[in-house]
Amino acid sequence: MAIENFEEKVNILEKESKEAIQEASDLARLENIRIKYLGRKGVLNELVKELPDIREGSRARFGHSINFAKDNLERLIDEKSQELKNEFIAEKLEKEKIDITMPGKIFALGHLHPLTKVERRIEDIFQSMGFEIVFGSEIESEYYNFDALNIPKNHPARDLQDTFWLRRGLLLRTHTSPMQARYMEKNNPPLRIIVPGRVFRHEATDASHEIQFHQVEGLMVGEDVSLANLKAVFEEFFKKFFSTRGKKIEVRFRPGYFPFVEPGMEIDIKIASSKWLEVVGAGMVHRKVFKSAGYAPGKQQGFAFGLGLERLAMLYYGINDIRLFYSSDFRFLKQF
Ligand code: YSA
Repeated sequence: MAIENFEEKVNILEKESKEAIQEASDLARLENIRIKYLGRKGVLNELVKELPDIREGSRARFGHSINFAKDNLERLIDEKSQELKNEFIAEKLEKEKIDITMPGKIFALGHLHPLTKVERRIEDIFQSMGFEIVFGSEIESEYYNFDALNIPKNHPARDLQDTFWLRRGLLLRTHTSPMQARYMEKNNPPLRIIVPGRVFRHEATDASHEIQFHQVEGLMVGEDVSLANLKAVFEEFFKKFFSTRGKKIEVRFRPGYFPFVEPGMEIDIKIASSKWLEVVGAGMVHRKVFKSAGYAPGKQQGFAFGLGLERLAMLYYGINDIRLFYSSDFRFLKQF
């Protein structure tokens, strides 16, 4: 066969394949074109098989024109492939475009509950005065909640009216004081602890009473611990606690009765023109409480107190109704 006819064939294939490449609309189609013309069994390789039919002197020229066509096609396919890729990226960018001038979405951030904040503040101040923090259980036995604290069997606090009783002599603790007895059973003086925690009382609620609230128990025992120490600790505590509010507070210590202290007292606080609010019950630990804990009589003395966390938080933030703390009302909670 004359070489001119081969060259004609190559030219036609080249033209045809160039058009196909130009029209390819995606990478998959382009790959099919590559396989069709340049693949091992592709059109151009099939043409090489016709080489023996060509006159010997023209074979090199024929081989050269085939290789030239192959190189040309490969280059065109590469260029087209790059073009398609660029188009794909541009399209994707256009579709996924972000308008950074649009106002963003505002996610509501959570924060600590005001009672948690006040609890941490109380803990920090007592820790700075050398008190260790310990925790007790919300479910208590009748023994630790009442008997070990010298609260008589017929005391009204044991009544169904005041105590949430559970089965088998268990109850929801009505105060954090049972931890006094539990801690002293296992630890010897000198000791200084506070016990923050939730307590429960079966009573009517009003602006200053909840059925579930928090107390911070305190206990300091040693050879020379006196009522003067109790007063000094509370004067220091209140000074530090209210220092950030810039308000003038008045503190009143008045006699109070609790079977587990002798003498006992209550501490009230008044801010500016508001009413006096009782925030702490306290006193010198009763000898019978030391006895229940297994301490030798007359060797040590100590003071104890139970501070109402919600009441203190009310004074700190100027809140006039304790029930707001548990209302889950965002208008209230957002303010802290
Ligand atoms: C007394 C002597 C001690 O040696 C040790 C602790 C105590 C306190 C005693 N355990 C007690 O619970 N006394 S109390 O019944 O007067 O409560 C203590 C504080 O808890 C109160 O001063 C008040 O601030 C708060 N509180 C009492 N009942 C409440 C309440 N807060 C909110 N709701 C209630 N229902």
